[in-house]
Amino acid sequence: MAEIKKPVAKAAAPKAAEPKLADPIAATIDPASQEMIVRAQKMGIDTVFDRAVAMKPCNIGIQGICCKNCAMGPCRLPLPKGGIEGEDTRKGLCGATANTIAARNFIRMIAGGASAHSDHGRCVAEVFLSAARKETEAYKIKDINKLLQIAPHLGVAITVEKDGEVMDRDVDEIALEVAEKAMNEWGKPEGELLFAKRAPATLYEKWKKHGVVPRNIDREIVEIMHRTHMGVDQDYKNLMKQGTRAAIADGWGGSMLATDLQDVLFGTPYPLQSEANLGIMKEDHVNIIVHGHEPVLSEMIVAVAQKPEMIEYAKSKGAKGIQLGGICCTANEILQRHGVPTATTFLSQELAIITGACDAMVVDIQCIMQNLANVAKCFHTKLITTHPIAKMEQDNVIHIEFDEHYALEDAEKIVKMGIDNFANRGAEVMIPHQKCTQIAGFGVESIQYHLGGTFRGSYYTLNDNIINGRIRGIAGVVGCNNARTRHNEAHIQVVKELIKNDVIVLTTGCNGIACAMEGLLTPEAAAVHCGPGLAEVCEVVGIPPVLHMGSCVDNSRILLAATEVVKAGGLGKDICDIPVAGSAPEWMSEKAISIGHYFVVSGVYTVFGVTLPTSGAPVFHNHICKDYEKLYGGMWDIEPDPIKHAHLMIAHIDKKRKELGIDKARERVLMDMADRQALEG
Ligand code: NFS
Repeated sequence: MAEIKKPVAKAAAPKAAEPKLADPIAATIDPASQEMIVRAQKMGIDTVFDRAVAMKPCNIGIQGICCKNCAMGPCRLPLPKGGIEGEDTRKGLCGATANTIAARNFIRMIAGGASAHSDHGRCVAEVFLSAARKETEAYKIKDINKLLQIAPHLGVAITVEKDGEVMDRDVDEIALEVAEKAMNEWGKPEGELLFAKRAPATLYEKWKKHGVVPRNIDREIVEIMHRTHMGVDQDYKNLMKQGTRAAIADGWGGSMLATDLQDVLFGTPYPLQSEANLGIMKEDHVNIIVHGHEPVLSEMIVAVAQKPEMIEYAKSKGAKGIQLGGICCTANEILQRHGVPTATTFLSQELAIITGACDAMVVDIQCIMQNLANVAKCFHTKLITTHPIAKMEQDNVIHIEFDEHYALEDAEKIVKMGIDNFANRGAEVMIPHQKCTQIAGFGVESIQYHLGGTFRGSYYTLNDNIINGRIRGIAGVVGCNNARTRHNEAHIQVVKELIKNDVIVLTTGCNGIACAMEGLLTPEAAAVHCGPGLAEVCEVVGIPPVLHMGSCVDNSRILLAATEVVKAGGLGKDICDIPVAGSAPEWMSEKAISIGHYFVVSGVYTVFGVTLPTSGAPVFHNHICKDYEKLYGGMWDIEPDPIKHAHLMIAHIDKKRKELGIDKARERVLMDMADRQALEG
């Protein structure tokens, strides 16, 4: 094979310019992150905040109109200055139009996102199967109620008839059959995704009519890769149809299975108290940060770090104990089930090491920046990768492959490594003091309990409060941070504007972490930030105005909560009828596009911040907005300004209230409040 030669420099390189650095205040709204950015800059360590200043994004790529699916290109189709007048004649070498290129790119993002969520789900299903077969000691069926709840949706009977009598079936038998049926969902040769029928009947019928009910999870993702290969599908509408099928396979398939099986294995979350931000790290403790996504690993780290002999071992090395902290969705997983505090969000992950107090950072899959290794090199931090599909090339990274059959032993090795490293800390420890209290761990079941009817068995009270107007509507605000926007600013502004206008917020992912860092996940936040109706409900029930529902695969909890609202009655027959809207103010990952799309085709009006990779193909952009609203009742929208963003959602919620004929009720509620305030005055 011919050797690829490095390009030869033609002239002497100019003297290196001073590197451009981020302005910490402009980079983030979080004081703890600002403090750590300043520190990193003083130490000459670059972080994503500096790199975002030094490198600008490609202006054609972000518009979705660069095709690099074959080696004749990349073909770039910039919009002519002043926009398109008349016919759009732009085309690539093969003749692909801007619409085809943007649609191909968009659904490849869906494939990337759906595969990430679903492969995570598959990994959980494999561990579940091992547990059901009793091949591993470390994992057990913890939540039998949840097992019995999901079994029928997978076609698994929970009772048997014997001698004319109906009896409960053996739990081990049910678990094994659930595991096998679940595993089948990724690659079964015929039939359709079983969980699709968990959607409201009208929605399922819509999917059926449009031919987008997934056959199995893997197939829909593979078919996207085929259809976007050079010279296959060249109709943006047909391409998007496949994108829709794969997105449903994610939200109502891979992600939903991940959430459900995790709940059965590790327990269904219920509200609990914890803390968030870098101030959760402790100078006199061994600090171990778990970062990534699959709770299969982090659950074991939590179990081991709590063992008395491990704490004793830490004490024998001069520490007062072990402090665990989480980053990204791993943080959300161990927060919602164990109350482990959250260290920080995606964008500020490097900053946890900049404290100088991170003795070990353990990572698995997704949203892990490769630069962590370079930052870790500047400190004593052991950076440990654990997953066979996610390694790093830098030589200071330690790989300890996590095997579910030896899970506790592997976790012990990792925790001990962190403890042994405590003594190697330099003098440079500097932990910001900021941290906030948070209540997390909400889910379909706990909302039912807190906002349920008289016997707390349905969503009746929630619906009633929506109908009477105290709660104007429901918003799902989710997603990442993006270095192209000020860290956490849009998250917080969108959420505050919504709750100020009586819209209750369900959050997951890094939005949940941002809200926790801002103190919005406490019942007390209601009196400070909410409109009068929502404040009253939160006060009576004792819940925060922003309900943390978990990690990004747990967006499936939001889909099921919306389905429960439909079932409880009074707010229409389908998700698209209820006053609900979705948002990802600072999105960046392919997973966010897949989530956005399954929200849209489940009937939710969904607004993204930052930018959408569709702006270079206006006809295609229009298709996923206007046409999709006609097809599925939900649509995409884009608005980078957080306040306008929130008001687009509120306008949609009001439109739905009007369609349901409940807009007048809200006016009455507000008049009541005004009257009351006048009386108080
Ligand atoms: Ni979601 Fe979770 Fe955060 Fe974005 Fe990444 S952690 S799976 S992708 S960055 S919200």
